[in-house]
Amino acid sequence: MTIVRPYGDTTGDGMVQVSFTLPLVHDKRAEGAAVQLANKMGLDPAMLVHAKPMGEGFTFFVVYGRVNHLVDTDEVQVVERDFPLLSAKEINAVIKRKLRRRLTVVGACIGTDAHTVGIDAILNLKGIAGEKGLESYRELAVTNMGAQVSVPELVETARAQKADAVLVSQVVTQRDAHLLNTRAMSAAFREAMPAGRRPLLIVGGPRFDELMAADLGVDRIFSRGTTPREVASYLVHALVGSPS
Ligand code: B12
Repeated sequence: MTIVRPYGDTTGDGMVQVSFTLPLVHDKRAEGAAVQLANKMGLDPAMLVHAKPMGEGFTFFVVYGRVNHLVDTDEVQVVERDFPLLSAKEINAVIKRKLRRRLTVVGACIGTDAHTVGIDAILNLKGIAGEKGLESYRELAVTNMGAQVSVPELVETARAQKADAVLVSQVVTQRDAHLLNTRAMSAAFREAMPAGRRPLLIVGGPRFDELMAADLGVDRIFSRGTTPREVASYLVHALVGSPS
């Protein structure tokens, strides 16, 4: 068992910093309200270190204070990578040898979400973090549908392309849009295609909880900092099999 506490000024002092906005005009009472909220969140003592008016009737606060909570690292639950990270050469070779055709991928940013940088980083040639995107893999056939794609359009394109995998991006999380859109998308695929004929469903975005795949009806969730090679390696693992 490993117990840790936050570190601020000295080891294990429990100091944390939080920021939030209250719908109050910036004055002394608003600052007191911010400290009250921090106290109720378990910060004791809580020091107000920054307050700034944010438009009319709103104030942004940063509060620094001590929490008494302990973190047991043995109880942490995360999705560990449970497949080997392959090189681009290995990925192309195993698809060619075992699948004997190109693996087809359809990607889109669904709903009203127009944040395409993430899905482009995974799919487009230029890639991210020094890795080229899936379009650069000879044995992957990639269709990037872009932004604000409706679920019916996505299902139709996946069907027309005989997609092996559908990659969806959701960046906006306001009012849980990413969860609602993902559930609508997975339900539409379940309705439109029988099990066994359905493409592998993958969603990604910076604010997804990777533990929620089953709950959202998808096969895998990728979050912050994902690279194209991780996604390509997962596709091979899930759809083609081991490279040996
Ligand atoms: C650039 C940007 C924009 C650009 C988008 C341009 C474009 N073509 O994408 C523009 C200016 C258009 C924009 C508009 C808006 N934006 Co904006 N935007 C951002 C910003 C600054 C960066 C996002 C980004 O490009 N990140 C870089 C990429 C590489 O990272 P990523 O998306 O996380 O992707 C990685 C992983 O998540 C993962 N991944 C992502 N998708 C997928 C998919 C798959 C299949 C896989 C495997 C992996 C994967 O892999 C990627 C690579 O590692 C963020 C703030 C921030 N710093 O994040 C706000 C942000 C996302 N925007 C926000 C908002 C509110 C908006 C607007 C509503 C603003 C407005 N009032 O008009 C509009 C909405 C427009 C719309 N209809 O969607 C909020 C969202 C808040 C929330 N809770 O939802 C943010 C967080 C800013 C903020 N703090 O308020 N935005």
